[in-house]
Amino acid sequence: MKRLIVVSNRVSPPSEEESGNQGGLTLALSAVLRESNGIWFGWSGGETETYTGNINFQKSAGVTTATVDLEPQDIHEYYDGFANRTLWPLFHYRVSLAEFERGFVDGYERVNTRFAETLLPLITEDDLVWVHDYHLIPLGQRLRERGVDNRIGFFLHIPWPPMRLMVSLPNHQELVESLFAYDVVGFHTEDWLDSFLDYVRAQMDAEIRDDGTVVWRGRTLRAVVCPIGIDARAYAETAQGETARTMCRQMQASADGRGMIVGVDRLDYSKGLQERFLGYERLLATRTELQEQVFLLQIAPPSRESVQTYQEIRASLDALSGRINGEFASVEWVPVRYVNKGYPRDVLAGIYRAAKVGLVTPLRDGMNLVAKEFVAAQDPEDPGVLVLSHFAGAAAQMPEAVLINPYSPEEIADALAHALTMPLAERQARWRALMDGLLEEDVTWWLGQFMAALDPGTTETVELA
Ligand code: ADQ
Repeated sequence: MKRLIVVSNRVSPPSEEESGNQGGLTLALSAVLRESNGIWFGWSGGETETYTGNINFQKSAGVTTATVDLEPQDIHEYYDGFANRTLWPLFHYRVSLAEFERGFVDGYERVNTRFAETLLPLITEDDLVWVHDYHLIPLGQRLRERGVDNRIGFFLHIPWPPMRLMVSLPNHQELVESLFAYDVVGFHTEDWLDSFLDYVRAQMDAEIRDDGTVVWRGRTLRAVVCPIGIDARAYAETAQGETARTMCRQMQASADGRGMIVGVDRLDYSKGLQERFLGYERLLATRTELQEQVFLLQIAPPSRESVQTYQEIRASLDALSGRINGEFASVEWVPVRYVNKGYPRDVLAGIYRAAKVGLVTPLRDGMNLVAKEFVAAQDPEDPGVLVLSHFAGAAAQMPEAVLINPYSPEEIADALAHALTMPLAERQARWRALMDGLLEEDVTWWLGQFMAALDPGTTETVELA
């Protein structure tokens, strides 16, 4: 097997502990890194006064990580700036929230160049390089400029915006052109791929061939749809493990016979949290018989707190949850339990299993793994129902969920009422179909699909440990 070098903004090395608390992506990437004797390169999350390019190598659970610290100005302009204040909102179709500052672009270019210079000596002939996400779009080109002619792939974890939105980015052309340094570019869904192809056709006059390759000025890339999966089998086992079982029992006891609707997200405006609260409020207002019979548990740990839009959404959710509780609560019943902290995966799995409904309402989401984890955690004999936004990439693979338009509080309220009263046989049938899909297109499948495109000659498959 060829050696794999994974590059991502942040590196999350596997830990030696049990797999129950680790993300499926970390585990899957770790498996292939371990087998190929590869390296995972990226930012440590730490700061240094002046960038040195000193690499901190560590080996954890058989995986070698190579991390660097960044200067405060890099973090401000590259990470908080261009990545999180420009590209993130724009790529989630929120142009009005995007901030366009040349300083951010400079910082983004600078960090990508620094990453390339620092990574260069680690790359040997025949290595495969796999770059992840919007933080590092120009990295492939920076490596090519330094003579790297290895196979390099890029995977975008978030949506690709429609062309008419993309052109509002002042440096859109440069950014998209830089993608042609990659051999493979992967997206979660056909929608994101189509938007990319629209752009390169209309703005760059690129040639799109029937075999999925795109040719522009002598460079050829293969654009692939490759939806990320979870390790559904392992997640289902986690949900039946001791921690999850204990948590599930505790939640059932605390629900006291009431139906629990659960939402779990990073506190981010792309996740449609306000819309979710409004839909739930509508349910309580219009189906008064459900008052006292249900409650919404929303778990949303704050993220990107230095960015103002994130402070604003937090304040707005505080107000909304307060308003709903103020309006509907009784001495014995709190309609919204709103929790601003994260929980370990095995605890979450137990919470999902205790819920009647998983409510996932992003306004735009590359994929959304919470929807998949909710399904994998259910008891096959008595499964909860997934209510899922059409605008999450996951909706393309999960048609048996109750699909909704999150902009409509009525649709959310109707879907919740439908899910809460759904007959057992229908719940089981929907769950079985969803779970079969998750087992078939799981994280190992995703990895295999992308690796096959990146290294077309390979016949090897990766098994998760
Ligand atoms: P995210 O925007 O972070 O990821 P998502 O895929 O839903 O969104 O979640 C990532 C992980 O975080 C999940 O495994 C989930 O369990 C965990 N998580 C979320 N809230 C949590 C909480 N309160 N406590 C503990 N864990 C929590 C980006 C894209 C997505 C895409 C993924 C992977 O935005 O669209 O699905 O990358 O490609």
